[in-house]
Amino acid sequence: MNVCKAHQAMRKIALAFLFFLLNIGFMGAMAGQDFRALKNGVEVSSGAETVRVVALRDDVVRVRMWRGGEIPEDASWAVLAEARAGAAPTTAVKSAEFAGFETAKLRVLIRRSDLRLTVMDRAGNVLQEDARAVEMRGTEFRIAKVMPAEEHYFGLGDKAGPLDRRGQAFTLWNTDAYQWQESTDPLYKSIPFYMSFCKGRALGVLLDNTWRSQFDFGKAKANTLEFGAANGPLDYYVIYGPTPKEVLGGSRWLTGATPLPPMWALGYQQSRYSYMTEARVLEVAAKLRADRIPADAIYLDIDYQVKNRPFTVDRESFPDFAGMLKKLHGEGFHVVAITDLHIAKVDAGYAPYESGTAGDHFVRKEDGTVFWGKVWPGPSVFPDFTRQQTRDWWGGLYGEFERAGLDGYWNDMNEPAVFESPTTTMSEDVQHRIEEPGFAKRTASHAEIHNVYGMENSRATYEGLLKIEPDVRPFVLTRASFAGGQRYAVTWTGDNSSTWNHLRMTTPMLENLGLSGFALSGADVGGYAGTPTAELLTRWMEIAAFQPIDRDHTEKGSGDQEPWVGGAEQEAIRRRYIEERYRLMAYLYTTAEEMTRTGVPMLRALFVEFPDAAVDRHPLDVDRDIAPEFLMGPELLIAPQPYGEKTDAYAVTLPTEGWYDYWTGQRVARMAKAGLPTVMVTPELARLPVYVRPGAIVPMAPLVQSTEERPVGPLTLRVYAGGDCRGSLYQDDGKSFGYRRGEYLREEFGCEVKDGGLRVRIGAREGKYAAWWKTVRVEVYGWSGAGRVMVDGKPTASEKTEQGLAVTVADEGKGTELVWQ
Ligand code: MIG
Repeated sequence: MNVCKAHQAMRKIALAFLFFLLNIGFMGAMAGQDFRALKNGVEVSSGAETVRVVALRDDVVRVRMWRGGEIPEDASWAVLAEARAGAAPTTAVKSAEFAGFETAKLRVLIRRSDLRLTVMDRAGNVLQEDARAVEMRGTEFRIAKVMPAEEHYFGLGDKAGPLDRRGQAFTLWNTDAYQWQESTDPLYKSIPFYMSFCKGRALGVLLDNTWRSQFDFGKAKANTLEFGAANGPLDYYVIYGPTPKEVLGGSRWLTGATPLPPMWALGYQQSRYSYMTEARVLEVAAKLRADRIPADAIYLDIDYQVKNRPFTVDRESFPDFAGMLKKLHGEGFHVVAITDLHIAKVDAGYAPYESGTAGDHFVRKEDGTVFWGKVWPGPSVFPDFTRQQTRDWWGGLYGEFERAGLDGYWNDMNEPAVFESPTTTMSEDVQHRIEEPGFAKRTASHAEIHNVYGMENSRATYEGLLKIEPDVRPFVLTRASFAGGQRYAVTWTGDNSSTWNHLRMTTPMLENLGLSGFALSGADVGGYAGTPTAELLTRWMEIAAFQPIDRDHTEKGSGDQEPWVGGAEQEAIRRRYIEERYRLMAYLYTTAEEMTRTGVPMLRALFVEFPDAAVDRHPLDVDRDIAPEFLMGPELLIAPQPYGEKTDAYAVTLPTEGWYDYWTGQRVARMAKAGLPTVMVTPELARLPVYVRPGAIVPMAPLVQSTEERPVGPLTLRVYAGGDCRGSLYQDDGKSFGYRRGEYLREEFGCEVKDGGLRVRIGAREGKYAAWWKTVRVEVYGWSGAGRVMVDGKPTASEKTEQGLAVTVADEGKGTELVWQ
């Protein structure tokens, strides 16, 4: 079935219908008065059911449906109150069959007989339509959408499996899934958001329901997408593009931004479960420095604690904790400590249990007794994170660690994981108290709160840290979360394995996390369960050097997994890639700033940047041979071999003509073949294929050993001649919120090939932050010309390089123009 044809048929009907229905006035008496105009939408009833659809913006609508009585409370853990209060101008439309409205971008129709919803753009293209009436049975509901044959689906966070969700079904129920595999579901996070993409048109759907929910992308029933929840409100948002970037911007507006991270979070991070002693932590840090492997963070996993009790330090194995932190800071390291949420239930002498009990901060069962379950500390109790007061108490627990100088925190086990429990989590008779601005005060079952529990844990941490040190950007790493959780913490994909297949799965998982709002994420580099071969670790480190969070981590009992393991030859390769990440730090950080401002993730599927690249406008990434490729920021394309254990040559497809090889600066030779440009690559362990967009201007810095070190020397701008030539650079102190007070620096760059000459423009600097460079070395690729360049009108000698030209000029931030004739 070619449904894009069906779309066109539907479009004709829709257009004809609207032609004589638009603007005939809404208040006319219609039979039954089953609908009601609202200031920014419409409410329609049929039988006991009512649906209310309102436009929050021209391109974002909210759909709520309920049976009988009153509309459920307007409260949300995920969607910001400001967004829910949004209202766009609408024009009512109606007929005997439909009621609905139009915004500047969308047309929304509800069939009056059965409340089926259709969303179209203003040209009448159907963007989404209900496949049948919504089913509401008991407390459950199920929504069904038509799946056009050429539509593809992304999102739901880091569910495993291919990037495209089509043909698969998923359950959203936060679950500790040690050694999960490709088919394991559910996993750690629940992000009830998906993006559909059909022939260049993207649309997002966010189901704002925290109960156990299901998304079925045509698995149970071909060509029918179904989603629903076991209980709770039927409340979802439709976010229109048409571009994927516009949908990402709309989701960011709804659920909030990923905050700008401290710059060190983008450095190389070293972890393992666990570095058992202070001496070992210092030894690993010293080896990183001695071997000149740039690094920014080192982690303390649970064994630094006394009997695994959160917020304690074992003085036997860490006798001089403060001294250790001081030493590490002196060497440019940041230290991240795990602080699990389970609080040991002990008789006396454990402050968090005592203050938590005194403040009544732990969840109780229906019978009123405090719930306890076994986790790492033994019998443990669990904070009631849906209470503001409890979150404030939890946040306060970080005071001592903050004063001691810890730099970041890791919230693990927050699904929550409970040992020896048949459900691996709390029993469902646990009652959470909702005592929260924006919510009516009440108790809620664990079934309702389970999926937001981890998010509220990381929120308590994030907000607590901000209270303790208001001018330091918090770094929180969480395992479980929910839609909107990006506001508080970065995340990783949990307990993966040291296999080539797991390395391969990393790319679609990080891409889908990014498309689901979690724009800053990583996977355990080298794999968590098991010990990687030297080659696997090397390849993994190469690829991770181009991913947002680059953290080497492994489980207890596995072999060592630091960059030097496996011999000097392997270490040299790994070092080279980590170094490259540091040379690109200004570019990565600029990409992180773009992410926070626009919602576009750092790591991107190709279709996010190039939605129209394919002739038939399908998203490139769904092609089997393109799937391993990904973009880091707008300019770099990384193309690992599809099967890392194979040595066969493979074809890399590029989204447009004229790309450059990042390592040589040479234009990639195009293979004589129809369709998109491809290049054949023979795998070599020491070389990860990376390509640069023609027209990119990529900032690069002299090598440093950590982000604490200020680069010395010129800023390099690599100009890759091509159309749409641009680049930018964003910098600030990397730590504080000074950027909100103007203490940042932004420079925009451009280039143009015109009348046989090349013109490069370094824009005037914006912001008050002082640059670390005084000169800029402009390196031109893909254009060769005279040995002379006019710099702001003054003739200057320019150097010929193997791939083009180079010149070093002063950059005082006032703007400079270079012209080669
Ligand atoms: O039950 O803290 O996913 O990264 O090293 C295992 C120990 C608990 C699970 C995390 C893993 C971490 C480990 N944790």
